[in-house]
Amino acid sequence: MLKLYYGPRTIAVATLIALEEAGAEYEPVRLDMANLQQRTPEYLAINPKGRVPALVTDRGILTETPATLAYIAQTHPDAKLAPFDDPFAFAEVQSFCAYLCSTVHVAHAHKMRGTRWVKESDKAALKAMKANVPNTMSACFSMIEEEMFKGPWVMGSQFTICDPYLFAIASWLEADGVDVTPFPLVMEHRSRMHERDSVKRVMAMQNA
Ligand SMILES: N[C@@H](CCC(=O)N[C@@H](CS)C(=O)NCC(=O)O)C(=O)O
Repeated sequence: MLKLYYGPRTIAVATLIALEEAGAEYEPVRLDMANLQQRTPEYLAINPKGRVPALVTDRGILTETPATLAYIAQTHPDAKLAPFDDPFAFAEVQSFCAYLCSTVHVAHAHKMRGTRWVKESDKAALKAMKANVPNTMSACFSMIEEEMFKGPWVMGSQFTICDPYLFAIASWLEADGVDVTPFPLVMEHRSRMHERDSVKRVMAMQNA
């Protein structure tokens, strides 16, 4: 059976929702990230990156959200979470997920995880990076709202793995200091995601 290591309100929410959408049999394992359980030797033995998600499969452990999402979609074809029969459409899915992973999530990480890029002692650089997060996240979401989002779901009429991924990151916007009023499509998408049973189950899991 699959096992997913996650932290509440982290990017692992995207993988949790995908597992629920797929109807997968899995065991969720919640980390106490407030107390840095992700940096303990026990967890580093599971994911040496010290991050979530980590998806334990019968063939090994997968990390990186685009990979966990594509794996879930491919191993649960009946859920139709990605267009594997259409190379161009699947490349578009990968393109969207890659943008979230390499650009949008990284922009967000400048708020709390600045020491990935500058020394802990460089308080001015850390402060400047944090202060710019509302601007960089707004720029990313302008790109999504105006150029990438097709509607009603990210890729158009078909719900795909892009939807939980966008939902997870869009849930951080207000706390990142972003004015969400210029993003009505993304906000409406976020509201519709909340109505799905998969999302309700994952939200209940996080608030437990
Ligand atoms: N590129 C990774 C990023 C994973 C990541 O940074 N997760 C954050 C939570 S949103 C984390 O585990 N941070 C813990 C830490 O930095 O100590 C992915 O897409 O899965």
